[in-house]
Amino acid sequence: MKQKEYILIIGALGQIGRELTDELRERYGKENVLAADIRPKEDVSFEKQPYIQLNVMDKEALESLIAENKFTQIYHLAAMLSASGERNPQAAWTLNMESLLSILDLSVKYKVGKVFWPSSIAVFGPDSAKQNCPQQGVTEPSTIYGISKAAGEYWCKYYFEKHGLDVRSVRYPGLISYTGAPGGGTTDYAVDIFHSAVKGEKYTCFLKEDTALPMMYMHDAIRATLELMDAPSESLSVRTAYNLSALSFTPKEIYEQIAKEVPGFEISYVPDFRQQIADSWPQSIDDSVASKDWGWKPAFDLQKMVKDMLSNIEVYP
Ligand code: AKB
Repeated sequence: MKQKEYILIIGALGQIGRELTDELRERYGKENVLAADIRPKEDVSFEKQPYIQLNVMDKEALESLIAENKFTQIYHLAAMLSASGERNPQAAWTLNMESLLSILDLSVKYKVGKVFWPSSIAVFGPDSAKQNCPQQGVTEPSTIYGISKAAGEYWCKYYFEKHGLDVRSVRYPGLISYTGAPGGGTTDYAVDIFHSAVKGEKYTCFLKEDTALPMMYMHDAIRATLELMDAPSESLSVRTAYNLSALSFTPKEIYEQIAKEVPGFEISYVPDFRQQIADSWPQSIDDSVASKDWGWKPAFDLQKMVKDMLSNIEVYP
């Protein structure tokens, strides 16, 4: 077990936070990883402790927490995703940007060693390459979430260059996991579909059957995050956010793969406003810079992921 780290995870009860918290505790010890989220402590199960209730928009509370603890790493995962962001653009911008700026600022002030903040494929837009979208391509996002991620990437680079803050980031594709539900994203269908399948219900997909999007199994996403955080600083050539790739599939393709394991499973397609968001994103991502700089390589293909999901999934309450 590695030692001498004290890690804060903000957004620890979210889709990424849950699994990242468990993995970091495995590595560094439970008492060395403090989970923080907006939910009251009483509502949080014993296995998520040590836990602190934190509203990341409360800058005073955030500053006291960081000032009173010598965190060596902060993972800032709290954000409003693409679909929720389109329903409430001002709130998405405020949450996504102000919280990042507070974390960057306080991390410099209190000398936090390393910061992780997630970016997304949402930084890309209709004019970006659809296939194998490159690291240094056009980023003209059309969602407020994407705009906040694109701006955030430049803030991270700015803090690295001007203040020497070691802040690292990846552009996550849609993430698929069996613990905890995603919330408010355009790629959420790829998780929801499993819940319908195991409950024996027909699934109504909010995207068209042929909408290919970049996706990744959570095991790969957590490993990528930790591999990036472990990489020597001098090997990192990207200080905005690294492209990251694993899978690319359509609703029809994932449905067919699930139906092989769950005979009789049915789907229908009723696209809504999220179709336009999905259509603005690339279908596949070129992550060769991440491979070159820190050895990134995904482990799960579609078939392996579907089998693993179905054997581990906990149905939404
Ligand atoms: C979303 O769909 O908004 C997210 C993302 C791709 O960042 N999953």
